[in-house]
Amino acid sequence: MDKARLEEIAAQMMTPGKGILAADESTGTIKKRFDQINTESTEDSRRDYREMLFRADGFDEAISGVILFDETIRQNAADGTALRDLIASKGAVPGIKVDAGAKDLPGCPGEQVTEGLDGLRDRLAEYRELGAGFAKWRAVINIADGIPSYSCIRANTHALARYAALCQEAGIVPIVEPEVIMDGSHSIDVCDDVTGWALSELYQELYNQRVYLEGTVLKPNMVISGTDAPTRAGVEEVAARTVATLKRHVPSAVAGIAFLSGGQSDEEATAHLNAMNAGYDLPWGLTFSYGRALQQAALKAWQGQTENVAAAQAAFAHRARMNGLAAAGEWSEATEQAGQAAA
Ligand code: 5MM
Repeated sequence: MDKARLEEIAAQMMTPGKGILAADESTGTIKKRFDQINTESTEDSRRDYREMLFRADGFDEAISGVILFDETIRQNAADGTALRDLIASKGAVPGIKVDAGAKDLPGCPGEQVTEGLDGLRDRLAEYRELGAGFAKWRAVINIADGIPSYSCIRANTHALARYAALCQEAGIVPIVEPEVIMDGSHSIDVCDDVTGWALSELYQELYNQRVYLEGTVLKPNMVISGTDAPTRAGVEEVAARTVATLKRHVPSAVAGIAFLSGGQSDEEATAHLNAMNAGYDLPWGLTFSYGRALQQAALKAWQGQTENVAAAQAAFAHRARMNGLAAAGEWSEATEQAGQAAA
């Protein structure tokens, strides 16, 4: 294992004041996003949309890495430049989603396990040739009556650890993402318990599979109330409980933590990240690896129309800058308003 290479890539991903753009929507997910703006999802429209984001002003100031889908890491921009080279030319690391998605877990109604380990060693070797510096694998953990089960947590954390070990063998930094899903009427207490449980099992499995923690990035959910909870915890409580749970379960050797947004509003995701960075002494850098919370505003502004490209790029640049500030604990309502006025 080339530990120096892994540490160097992870440090670039965790550049202070920058974070990661999750643009790895699979074909089905990006179609759903495009359906919302009445835009046909084709190879070209997906390319145009993603190229538009990568070329936005402000990308290089706030984005340290981009998670790509298999199609995108092989695609060229309209002028023939490989999209992965375009990303690298802006100082960001191209990364790749390598899981094959979450499938129903037998015997465990309402639960899923992420697949994709078969043939992964060969796929990682090819992605490294294509220039990927890191990879991502997302496990899904649902909360409802009687779930998650130990079977679900164990199967998913074991797969995450097997994936992470294969990545490191290939010289690729694994992003490990055990996502406790926000959907449901559960309280923040339940999210806190389940998140702590999943993280503690995850780090046991990573230890068992001899994963080098200094060459990994964790992509967790925040500790937050369920979407339909009768009362919702505020920003300060989310920040305090997320930091406490991470400190309890994530070794300080881990290279960094980059949160998913998980269905939070754009501004909530920014405010929560900012509160953690502004208010706490932390053993690791905390940043963002947002999909929806970085892209929603840009998609809405774009509507699939060439004449809207500048507006969409401004909307993306604004969110990227705001989250970059939050990664440094320097965001405020005032910066949000000033940025909106400028965009
Ligand atoms: C960008 O969406 C990612 C891929 O989703 P599918 O495999 O379902 O198409 C997703 O894994 C994403 O990277 C993370 O969930 C973070 O995105 P959000 O939108 O939660 O910040």
